[in-house]
Amino acid sequence: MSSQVTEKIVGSVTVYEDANFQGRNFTFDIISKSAPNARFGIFPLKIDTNDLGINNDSLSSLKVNKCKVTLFESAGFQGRSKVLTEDASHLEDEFNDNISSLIVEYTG
Ligand SMILES: [Ca+2]
Repeated sequence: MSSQVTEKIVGSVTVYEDANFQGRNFTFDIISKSAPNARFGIFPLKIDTNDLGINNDSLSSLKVNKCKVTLFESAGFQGRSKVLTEDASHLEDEFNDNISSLIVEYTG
């Protein structure tokens, strides 16, 4: 018998520069791996928007699939924050074009 590892996308978050899920974007897939006797964990992803190929202070919409996303107005997970657990087609004014870091957690 083979000991095949299976991978499955169990959740995802996509961030967009423009409202209504338009413009440059970046997707985080939450992948579970299973194998006989495997141990795995899903940890929060800590992300600086400068690392995404998306401009700092530019995010305007997000798609959220089985995740919790905490948005921060400053780098290093500082400043005012907002939690999303579902799609946001246009962030509120105080957070629109004002996000510098985020944390993604899988909720299942
Ligand atoms: Ca924008």
